[in-house]
Amino acid sequence: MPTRKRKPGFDTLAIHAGQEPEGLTGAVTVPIFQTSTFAQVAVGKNKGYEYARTGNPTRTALETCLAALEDGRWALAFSSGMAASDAIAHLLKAGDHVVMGDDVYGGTYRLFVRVFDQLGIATTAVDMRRLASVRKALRKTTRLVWIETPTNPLLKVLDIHALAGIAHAGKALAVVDNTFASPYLQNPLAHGADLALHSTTKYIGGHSDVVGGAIVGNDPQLRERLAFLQNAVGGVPGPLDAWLVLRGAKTLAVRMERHSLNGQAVAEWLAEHPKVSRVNYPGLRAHPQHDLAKRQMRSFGGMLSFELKSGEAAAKRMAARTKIFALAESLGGVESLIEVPLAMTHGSVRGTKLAPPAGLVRLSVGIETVHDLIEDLAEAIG
Ligand code: P1T
Repeated sequence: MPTRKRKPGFDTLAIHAGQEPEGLTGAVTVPIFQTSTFAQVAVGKNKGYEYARTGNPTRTALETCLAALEDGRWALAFSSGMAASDAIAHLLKAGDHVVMGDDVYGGTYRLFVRVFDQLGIATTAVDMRRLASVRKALRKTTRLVWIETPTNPLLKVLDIHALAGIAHAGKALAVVDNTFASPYLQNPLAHGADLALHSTTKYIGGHSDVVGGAIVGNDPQLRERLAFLQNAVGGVPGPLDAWLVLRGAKTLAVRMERHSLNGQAVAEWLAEHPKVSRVNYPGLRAHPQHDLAKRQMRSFGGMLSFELKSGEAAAKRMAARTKIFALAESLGGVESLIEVPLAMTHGSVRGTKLAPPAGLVRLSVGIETVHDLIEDLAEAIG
């Protein structure tokens, strides 16, 4: 990109950061370097790449772009959001302690409580909307404060700046899972977080055709430790997956604008529906952290959850009746999805204090024509 006085805007970075025309042919899109290894010039001398687990130019382009989108100094790409979370958990050692929100993606809770707990790393889950509870949960051994905001699936909004301050006062790292917001709506590093984590499977990829993850940060020492883990453990994306995420990122800004418009319209419609008892969407004025969401986020995105007055069985029936909303796990793609978290994405927190209400329905509102989406929900609710 040509040097300019003003930093390029988000939309420009999404399309160009790390994505200059290729040197050999001028191809305007980054090539998929489908190779496992790179010929070396002489022993100990190479052209920047040796072996594709350690590094691949398609992945480098994605990492450069993601760093720019989060306004971080570096990014590392992984084979899934969970592989990225696993790398962060591996920064800890036996005896260390984690404080985590009490409403997070079920798989994140499972990783800490079913995998790392066995290795001597304990986790305490608290309602992070209450800063006093977070301070109280901190131990001398707490090394990580895991902040997911907005939360999955209840759409609680957490104060990143305040929570990062609490983490740092206790000498712990503040990590924000920014998957629901995407870098277009929220930049955790700017609010004081040490690391932003993404399941790039979701909004960044944006087309439900790839699984991936990423970590973005500023501290070069953290980069070195995490890059070591990325290579040592090996949860890296293949070149085609890196390319798909990079292609998705190009349209992130325009997609998020439409996701937010559609999300707001669907949330407002549901909030007025006589059969709906509760709607969780940060863009509603009635949302308890609406003001915080306005300060912390550019707009409110396409994720929401709600409950029907008639309860769990009716919710499950309704979720199976929509025609445009596909009944499926995952989120953040152009197509709308519907699911019942406790029975699907959050099965691993069943029976714990993290369990969402059994009748909670979650929507990932896509970018289809919003009237069609509302009509589909109206018919399914009946
Ligand atoms: O699925 P994967 O790319 O490994 O990402 C895990 C993950 C991490 N963080 C958040 C906030 C997530 O929502 C997820 C994955 N979530 C789903 C599959 C889901 O339907 O909620």
